[in-house]
Amino acid sequence: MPDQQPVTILPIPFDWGASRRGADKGPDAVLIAGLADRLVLLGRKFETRSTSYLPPLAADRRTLLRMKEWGRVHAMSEAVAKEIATIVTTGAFPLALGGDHSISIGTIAGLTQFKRRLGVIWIDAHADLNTPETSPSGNMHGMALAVSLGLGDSRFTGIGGGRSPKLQPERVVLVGVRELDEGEKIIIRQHQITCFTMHDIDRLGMARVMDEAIQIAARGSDGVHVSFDIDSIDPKDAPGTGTPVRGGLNYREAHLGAEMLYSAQIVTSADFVEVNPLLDNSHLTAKLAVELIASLLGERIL
Ligand code: 6HN
Ligand code: MN
Ligand code: MN
Ligand code: MN
Repeated sequence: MPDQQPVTILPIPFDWGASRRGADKGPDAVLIAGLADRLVLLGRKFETRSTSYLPPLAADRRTLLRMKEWGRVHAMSEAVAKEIATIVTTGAFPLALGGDHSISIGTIAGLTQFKRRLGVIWIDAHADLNTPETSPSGNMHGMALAVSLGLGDSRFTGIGGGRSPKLQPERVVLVGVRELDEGEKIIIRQHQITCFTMHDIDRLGMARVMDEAIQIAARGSDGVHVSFDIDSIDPKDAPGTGTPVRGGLNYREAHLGAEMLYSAQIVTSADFVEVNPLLDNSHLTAKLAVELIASLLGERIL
């Protein structure tokens, strides 16, 4: 993103895609941890959208064992897709603050109304490639990437109107993966999705992995979306998240990744998701999210 491009922050206080409550407090936690001040220091123009675009979700009780709270996830996703599309038309950089990772169903549906060859770098301990058939939990945050690839329930793959799949698997890259369900492994192989696991990061180093991820996501694309699940980072540094998995990115690796994404000048939008302040009295996790967003938007030590 060019340094002059303004940023529009879209808070998405939503946690019905996950089984633990509290990720809906993520946007407030990240804002309270000082995101705005950090962007001012960076000299970045920005605005924060209100959450009034979200419909009342409390009354929507549509749910299924295999797609829990699907009514709420569906209503949120349609609203987010519409709002993201509006932000894109203003020319600003959309920065979505989750919320659990199901919010990316909406962000990607909104973005791809304009970008038909969107690359995606999905930084996550998980792949979020479950369908209602493969999901062991029925939680929709574990299905967000699958939906965007056209896999799963048509009520979701069709969100935002228009075509499905929204994404092409050859421009989707996973980084930081260390916990996959059996069905997800099959989908990764079947669709030949590039997956850099923690094992790859240990062997090749974060710099090499990010170089390759950037190349693959950007090749032939008309934009690159970064979907950053804070649980990609080791629970020692990011304890406030609903589905932590040991053995994640360390603090420096995460920063290097964000810095390299900025340097590559390919990123056109981003999500930061799964910050759950109810699970983190220290508020370390929200603070880390602020630091990573600053790095992604160009903050440097020197
Ligand atoms: N996330 N694979 C597990 C599931 O329930 O489908 C975990 C998903 C985690 C989702 O972290 O965004
Ligand atoms: Mn809640
Ligand atoms: Mn995720
Ligand atoms: Mn995750």
